[in-house]
Amino acid sequence: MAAKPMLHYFNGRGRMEPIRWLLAAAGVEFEETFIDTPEDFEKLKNDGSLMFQQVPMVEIDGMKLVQSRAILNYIAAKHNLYGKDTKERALYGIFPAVLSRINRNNLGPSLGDPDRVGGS
Ligand SMILES: N[C@@H](CCC(=O)N[C@@H](CS)C(=O)NCC(=O)O)C(=O)O
Repeated sequence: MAAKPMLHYFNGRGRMEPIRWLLAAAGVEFEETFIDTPEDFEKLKNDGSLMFQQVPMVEIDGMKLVQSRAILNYIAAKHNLYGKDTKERALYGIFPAVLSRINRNNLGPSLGDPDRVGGS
């Protein structure tokens, strides 16, 4: 059996939340490693796990995928979630739409303050 995807993010909703929703919609169980301290984040950055030194990062199928939209696209393609007709495709469209909203408003939790607005 394939390993469960491992999600790396802060202990908050932010940019990881639509990814969690999409995995749940696909019926995929996943695990999470929360970044709780600056040292946790530094370790991820320093070991080369983050292509752009940012999270979300998802370990899946031997990859360390970053950029939340790319992660959504991969999960949707892998689990056939783009939809077989226009109505189903409209449902998938909700996920990147939510993500765009989060990105536009630059909403992301940070260490020690899940309500902080930050990121880029
Ligand atoms: N375009 C990226 C933005 C990622 C992003 O800004 N992540 C924030 C957390 S929500 C981050 O890692 N901030 C730390 C930093 O930029 O140093 C994506 O969609 O994944």
